[in-house]
Amino acid sequence: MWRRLSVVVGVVALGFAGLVGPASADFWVYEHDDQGGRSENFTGDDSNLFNNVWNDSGGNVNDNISSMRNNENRGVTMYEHANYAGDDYYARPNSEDDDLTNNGFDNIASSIDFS
Ligand SMILES: [Ca+2]
Ligand SMILES: [Ca+2]
Ligand SMILES: [Ca+2]
Ligand SMILES: [Ca+2]
Repeated sequence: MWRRLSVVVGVVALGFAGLVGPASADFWVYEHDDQGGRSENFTGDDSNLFNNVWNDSGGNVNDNISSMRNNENRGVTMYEHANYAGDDYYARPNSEDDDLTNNGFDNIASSIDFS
């Protein structure tokens, strides 16, 4: 009886951890919509994403970001080109966007500027 109960509790705890997602208060970007695929987290400005690879594996972040989650208390602006040039997309503090397509910003970002 007790052994069975402990197994059930373990499964519940694992499921909850899966829902919480990234714990760190960073700006997170994702390869696919709905915070899917590979991810990378930022803690400050990056003027050029050409040399950035996803956390989980190789593969270039530049022109590949499709959704984001901003866990920072600061706003973050993504730009179309390196060195904060071209069209921009503003992420409010503590916000998320499941799909950048309806913002005209799918697979566009090449630099990231923290407010
Ligand atoms: Ca970079
Ligand atoms: Ca993408
Ligand atoms: Ca959107
Ligand atoms: Ca770009």
